[in-house]
Formats: sequence, C-alpha cells, structure tokens
Amino acid sequence: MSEESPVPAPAENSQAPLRPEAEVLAEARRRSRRSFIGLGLAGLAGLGGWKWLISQPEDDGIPRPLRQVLDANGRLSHAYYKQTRLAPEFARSRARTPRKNGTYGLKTELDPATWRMRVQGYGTDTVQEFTLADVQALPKVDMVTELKCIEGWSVVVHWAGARLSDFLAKYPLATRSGYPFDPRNPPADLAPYAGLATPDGNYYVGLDMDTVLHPQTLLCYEMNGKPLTPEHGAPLRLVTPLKYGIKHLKRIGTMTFAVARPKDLWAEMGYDWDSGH
Ligand SMILES: Nc1nc2c(c(=O)[nH]1)N[C@H]1C(S)=C(S)[C@@H](COP(=O)(O)O)O[C@H]1N2
Ligand SMILES: [Mo]
Repeated sequence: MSEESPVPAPAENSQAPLRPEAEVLAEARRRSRRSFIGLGLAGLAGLGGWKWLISQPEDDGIPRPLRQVLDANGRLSHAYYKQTRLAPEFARSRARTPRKNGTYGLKTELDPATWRMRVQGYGTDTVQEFTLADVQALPKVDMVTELKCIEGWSVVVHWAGARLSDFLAKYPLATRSGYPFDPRNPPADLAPYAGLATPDGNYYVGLDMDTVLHPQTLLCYEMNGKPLTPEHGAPLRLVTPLKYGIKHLKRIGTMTFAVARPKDLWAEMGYDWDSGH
C-alpha cells in the first residue's frame, strides 16, 4: 500500500532517498533544540564555551555544531519545496458516480443551514467556525481524479471545492504563530499533522502536513457538477487523490492540528496510517 513514490530525487540529493517531510521536520526540531541548548550552555559557560565551539572540527569552514543546524534547515526547506507528485487527471467525460461507500459518522440527519466546520488553531484552545459560504468564497478548483478504495475498486470522479492549502493560507490556523505558513518561519511553527472528524466524531482521519498542503487536497462541495449529496459527504468532504478512499472523510465536522499522528479509524483497524498509493 505504501509503494515508493516515483519522484526522482533532486540532483544534490541523488544518493539519499527523499524522506517524508514529517520525519525531516521532526529531525530539524530535535536538532535545533539540541543545538540551541548547546549554544545556550556555551553562552552560560562564557569564553570557555565559545572556545569549545570554535575548537570543534569544521565542516566546510563552519564549526560542526553550527553546520548541523544549517544542514537541518537546508533539508527542511528542501522538504517544503520538493517536487510535488500529482495524481493523474482525466477527461470530464470519464467521470462517474462512485458507489456510496461507508456511513460511519453519517447516521444522523444534518441540517446544512446550521452545519459549521469547527477548526481548532494549532496550539490553542480557540475554535473558529466556518460556513459552507466561507469555503465557497475561496478559489474554486475542479479536478477529475480517481477515487481508489482499499476494497479494490476505483472510479474517476469530477470533484470541485477549495484547496485546503488556500483555506489555511486565508485562515492560518495550522501555525502556532497564527501567521500564514512560511518555510522561513521556525520549523516548529507549522503543525506536522492535521486530524479531521465527522461532527459526531464517529469517523476520523489523520493527515500529514504534506498531504494537507498538497495542491489536490480539496475541501470538496461538488461531485460531478452537483452539490454533494448526504451519502457522499454533504455539505463538505475531503478529497485527496494520492490517498485511498479511507482518508476522504465525508461530512467534515472538525479539524485540529497536532505534533504527533492524530487518531485514524482505519489505522486502528489495522490499515497503513499513511494509506497512500
Ligand atoms: N464519514 C465517512 N467518510 C468516509 C467513509 C465513511 O464510512 N464515513 N468511508 C470512506 C471510504 S472507505 C471511501 S472508499 C470513501 C467513499 O466515498 P463515496 O461514498 O463518496 O464513494 O469515503 C470515505 N469517507
Ligand atoms: Mo474505501
């Protein structure tokens, strides 16, 4: 299920396989924390510490402890800017209606007029509520991609909605600072993960930030040119075509951000947490 992505490794990185962003982020955080602690101690130790630092073996003319911070930052921005793999797109004439698959979290009636998507800002207790109109005010993206279910079927579907990345650019809730995501900010500013759930909490998925910010990850409100029906996740569902259908949460109720992998219903049932294909 987690086959390797066919993205060629960039030239300067040709020996090292591209690592998942979350792993890079985690390492960068670990390293910079360790290095800052190191520099802090050097500060406390005064001249002795400074002498220790500059006496360390050099890497490209820079004392190794400092070089390690620079390298970690380099890998970090590399992860942000890495070539994005896109799911294939198809002609609209190939779009079909997928089967209504899965009713976890959809068992009760939902009034679209009172529905809200409730998003808790990263590292805060504050929850912001959004209407469908708020999501529809963002640029509308049409996309004809394949919905693949782990049961073995797949259907080409014409989806429309707003990019989750556009939503998070306008409402910067995935950063601790509350500023829009920017790779020049300290790495710990951006949440490594997001968790989405139905309003009743009965279906939930975890996504890494790479997937959250992927250009084909949509807050989707239309299927094949018509508003979503309740069975397909009205008023708003997730579509993320590099992942299996299990991650395409229907009827989004809540979104949260986290430092560690959020709970995921199908992962709890034994499926691969990433569920990419
Ligand atoms: N709320 C909710 N979302 C869900 C499910 C579910 O049971 N409940 N099933 C998932 C699975 S396994 C698949 S394959 C897709 C199917 O989407 P569709 O019903 O629009 O074809 O929805 C996903 N999203
Ligand atoms: Mo599925």
